[in-house]
Amino acid sequence: MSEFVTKAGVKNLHKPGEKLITTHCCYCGMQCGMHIRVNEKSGHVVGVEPRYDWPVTRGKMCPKGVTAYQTVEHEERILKPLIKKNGQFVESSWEEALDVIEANFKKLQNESGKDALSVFGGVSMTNEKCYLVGKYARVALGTRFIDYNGRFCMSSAAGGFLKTLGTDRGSTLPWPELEHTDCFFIAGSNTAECHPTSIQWLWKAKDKGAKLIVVDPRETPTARVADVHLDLKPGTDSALANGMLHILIKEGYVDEEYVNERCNNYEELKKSTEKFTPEYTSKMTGVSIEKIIKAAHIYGMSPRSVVMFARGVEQQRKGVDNVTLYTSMALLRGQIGKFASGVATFTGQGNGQGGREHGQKADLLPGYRKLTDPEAVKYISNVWGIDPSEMPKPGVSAYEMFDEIMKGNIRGMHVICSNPAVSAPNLEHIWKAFKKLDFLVVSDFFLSETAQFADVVLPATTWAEDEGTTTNLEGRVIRIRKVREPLGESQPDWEIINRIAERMGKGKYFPYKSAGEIFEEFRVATKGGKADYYGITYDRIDKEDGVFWPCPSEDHPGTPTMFVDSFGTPDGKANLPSVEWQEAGEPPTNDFPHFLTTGRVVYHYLSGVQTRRVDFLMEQCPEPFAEMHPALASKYNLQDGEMVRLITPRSHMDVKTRITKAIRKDTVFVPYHWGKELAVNQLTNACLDPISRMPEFKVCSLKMEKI
Ligand SMILES: Nc1nc2c(c(=O)[nH]1)N[C@H]1C(S)=C(S)[C@@H](COP(=O)(O)OP(=O)(O)OC[C@H]3O[C@@H](n4cnc5c(=O)[nH]c(N)nc54)[C@H](O)[C@@H]3O)O[C@H]1N2
Ligand SMILES: Nc1nc2c(c(=O)[nH]1)N[C@H]1C(S)=C(S)[C@@H](COP(=O)(O)OP(=O)(O)OC[C@H]3O[C@@H](n4cnc5c(=O)[nH]c(N)nc54)[C@H](O)[C@@H]3O)O[C@H]1N2
Ligand code: SF4
Ligand SMILES: [Mo]
Repeated sequence: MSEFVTKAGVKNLHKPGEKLITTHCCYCGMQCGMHIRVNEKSGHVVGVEPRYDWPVTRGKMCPKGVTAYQTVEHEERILKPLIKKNGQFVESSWEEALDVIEANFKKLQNESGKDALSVFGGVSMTNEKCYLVGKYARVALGTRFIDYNGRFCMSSAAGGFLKTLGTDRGSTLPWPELEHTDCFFIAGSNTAECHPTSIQWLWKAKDKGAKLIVVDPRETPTARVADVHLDLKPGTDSALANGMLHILIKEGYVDEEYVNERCNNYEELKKSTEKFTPEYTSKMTGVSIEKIIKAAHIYGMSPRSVVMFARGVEQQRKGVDNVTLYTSMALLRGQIGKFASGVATFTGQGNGQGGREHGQKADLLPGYRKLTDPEAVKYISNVWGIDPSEMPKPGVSAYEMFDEIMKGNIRGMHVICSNPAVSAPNLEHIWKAFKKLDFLVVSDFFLSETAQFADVVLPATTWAEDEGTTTNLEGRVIRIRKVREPLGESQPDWEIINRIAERMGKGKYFPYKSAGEIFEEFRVATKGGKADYYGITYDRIDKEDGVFWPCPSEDHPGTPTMFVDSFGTPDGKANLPSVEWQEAGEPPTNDFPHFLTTGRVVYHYLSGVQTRRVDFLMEQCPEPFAEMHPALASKYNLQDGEMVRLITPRSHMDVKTRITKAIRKDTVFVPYHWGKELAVNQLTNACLDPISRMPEFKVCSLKMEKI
């Protein structure tokens, strides 16, 4: 474990006086392999070395990953529980904090029933912790109200994959195969900034002649090197994808044999895509006819192609529909279940894949089981040792929990590993709801914007102070290792859950002494489910460079390529849903004439709580900005760097202008990594996808004023 292989393959000895602990980056779904350098004497974390022999990322890391170690012993870490007294946080002992939590949780449930409490989880945690958060809500608190930040992230991809393929695993193929792909069709993903270490595979493939098509209203660093850049109007992906399907069908690019044998509803799809001629598609999307045809031809002619997408297409009120249409492109071409081809969503958070499978979602139980399925409830109740009648019913989605607070139905909340006070849409509503809560507990290692609303803040450990597993964007289950002892009095999330469960009189269901013990129960809980981890052990992960789920038994090799023989649907066939085109929930109007879209920059991560505390990253990108085309800027007489007021039907904010030709003339882009008056989510629209309940972060209407 302390061996360090250099780029040239030389096995290097680590520096004298230091040990190297092999683990993975805490941020995005790439889960880059790295070694953390630890001073042997003091136990301090002192640096990082990329891991060249990790097959997925091969020694590549991005600016966030190489500085992540600096957050572990950061001076702003919360080291003791905090209790708010007269509006100020005061440090307390664990016993005192637990006393306050117990008293308030019990009072609220006595007054208003079990569902008065709620849990808001997150997927920057290991599988062990994510699993336990679901059990905590349903067994320790007995509430139906649990949901998590993946609702804002992977829910539309999940919904779309379930509809088409029947199983939601983010990638149907392992990443190293991408080197052999002939064509990448990438929609709504700023790959170079958000999954930077994927780019090496694209370059390797490009060196061999692979083609790249990118669908994005902005000319991102990925779009800049594309063979065709489809610069569509925000919110028009369903028209564009229908247009692609139209050409594939009309011009004979469909793999008829594959479609006949393996797919349903082809005739309906043929009919529903009829009207999406290149002319009509161009009118709806704003992309030129020539580019639409060129892209479809390149994609249609490539023997091995991969359709990839990310939040750009998913964070829309038609996010699920967009995913089904883009997935249908791969199905029509007969690409799924084969070498170096298929479909993939770029999973966002470090454990965005595993974290969405095991019960943090309002309607899911471990192993991707459905809470509405009596057999599933019976099985999990048995694993947990409760009576099936005690299992709470499904709750509501992340954003809708805040509506329940405003209605007075939810009175207490425990936020674990998320910062919705920055990352949820329509923030004024969210802030009001946080203020209205009778009692809020937040588990975090920094005093996030959400933690500032809390009555009690519990000091959790970071990714480097506990062991466990995560599941990367390929579906590969990997090992996170403990790098150092917990700082101060911080405790792993699972220990915190143990202790609150004990206080709620449910201690016997939470007897865990280590993450490994939770993993053993978790394996059994997933057994027989769609996301079956039963055959995966810590030992196997070490020996095999990770194991892909589903893996139903210890002698099963795991499943790097999905759907080789059949799909996850009841009849084993994939579906090709027909989708009617519909524009965004809040398209531009005379009063609000532009599109606002939001997203990321390479230097910051999500709500920014971690990356805003790293000096190097703040030097590179200290504040949000409004990216706009010179033609749009000149209408408002704006120079680069001047302040502009952005106004949407909900609220306004003031930011610096950043002028660039790399964006549509009708669209303004703002990154969302800052809080309070710098939070762009004050402006965003909470219009939800009807199936995934994903908010439309990517499109709303906007007007501007020069200040
Ligand atoms: N640097 C960095 N990397 C990250 C993260 C981070 O915060 N920072 N977060 C991680 C997480 S959790 C996630 S979910 C992923 C997100 O990864 P991405 O989805 O790649 O990132 P975003 O910036 O949200 O959006 C991607 C692109 O969608 C485009 N877009 C906007 N509207 C539309 C539209 O209507 N249609 C289409 N086709 N495109 C549109 C935007 O211009 C943007 O370039 O990144 C992960 N990696
Ligand atoms: N406008 C706009 N808004 C968006 C998006 C967008 O594109 N545009 N994207 C959405 C997406 S894709 C996502 S994923 C969400 C993410 O939004 P959030 O859920 O707010 O994500 P983070 O900023 O990672 O918040 C995680 C918090 O938990 C803490 N934390 C990290 N690890 C742990 C742990 O192991 N245990 C505990 N207890 N705490 C931990 C961190 O310090 C941080 O405060 O934002 C969404 N919001
Ligand atoms: S943020 Fe993502 S790409 Fe960057 S080092 Fe971490 S895991 Fe790798
Ligand atoms: Mo995400």
